[in-house]
Amino acid sequence: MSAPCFALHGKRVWVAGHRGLVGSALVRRLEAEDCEVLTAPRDRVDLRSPDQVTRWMAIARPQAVFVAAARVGGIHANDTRPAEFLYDNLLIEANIVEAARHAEVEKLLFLGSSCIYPRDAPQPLKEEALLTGPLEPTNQWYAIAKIAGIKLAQAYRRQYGCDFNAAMPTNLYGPGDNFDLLQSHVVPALMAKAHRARIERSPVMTVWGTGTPLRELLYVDDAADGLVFLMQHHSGEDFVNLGTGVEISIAELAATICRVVGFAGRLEFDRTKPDGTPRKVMDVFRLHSMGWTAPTGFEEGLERTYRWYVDNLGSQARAAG
Ligand code: GFB
Repeated sequence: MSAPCFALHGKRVWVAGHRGLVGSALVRRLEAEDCEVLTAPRDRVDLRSPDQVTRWMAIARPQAVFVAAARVGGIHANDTRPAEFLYDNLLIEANIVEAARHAEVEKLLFLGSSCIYPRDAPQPLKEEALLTGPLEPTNQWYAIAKIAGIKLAQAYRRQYGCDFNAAMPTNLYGPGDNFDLLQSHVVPALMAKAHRARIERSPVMTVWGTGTPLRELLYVDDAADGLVFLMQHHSGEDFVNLGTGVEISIAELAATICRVVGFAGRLEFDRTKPDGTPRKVMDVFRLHSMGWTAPTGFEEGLERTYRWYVDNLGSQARAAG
């Protein structure tokens, strides 16, 4: 394992976006580190406001920052709300990075996304593939904003000598996800649909697209663990992919989720809905050679997520049924 280059011990650590899927997992993970976790209340700090972010940072004085705050959503949300995905994300990341420079934050880790890579980049996706070709149209707005975030971290490192870094998580899933069918990513959407189909004793469940696209999925608590590892072990202009390197087709994913949920009906593919990127799997050589691999098995991650869904959104889920 590579030697640690930054200690979280005794540090004031801001998780920007602490209520989101990955932010809340980071807060859980940081409980195991001997550090003080800072969170900015959403009703007092609008991260799109430079004044509010600067004021918050001046008062909270974090020493380390995880930039997990972002406007996020699945393929439909990305495709239908391009302005929000571009504008909000550009403001959030620019405000945090600039305020972090002024507050002399010791280390910052910006979270990108696997959609930053060109649609037709060679697979698995190596970090070097950035900006080598056109993006997938359904999420180009979000991708452009995330690419700007990577470049901000690199530029502040070059011009101001800030220790600002970036990690590229693959598609994430897990407890705390958004299960709204029109806004969510594929795992929570299919889980909610399978749950409802089982309760309603429906013979069929609808899956968007052709079922052929390939995706890589990382359990969110593993992602949080990997991000803490990168905060401690990586410093440089080069960013690092965070994933498993393992891929699954949407059809196979749907069948696996149905098994976990206990829905035994038929799958129907709605080809009027977009497939998005045909294939998106990370090259995780850089991460693995630093000494980190994802510990949670895929079915185990899905089972934990489903348990969380039933326990936390049970009334909603039952009402839907
Ligand atoms: O997770 P997802 O919404 O986003 O969709 P992306 C992944 C795949 O699942 C697509 C299919 O091929 C969808 O057509 N799919 C099948 C479904 N059924 C469903 C369903 O009921 N709901 C959803 N949502 N998908 C996102 C980007 O791309 O990846 C974001 O839009 C971000 O910007 C994220 O980068 C990581 O994987 O296509």
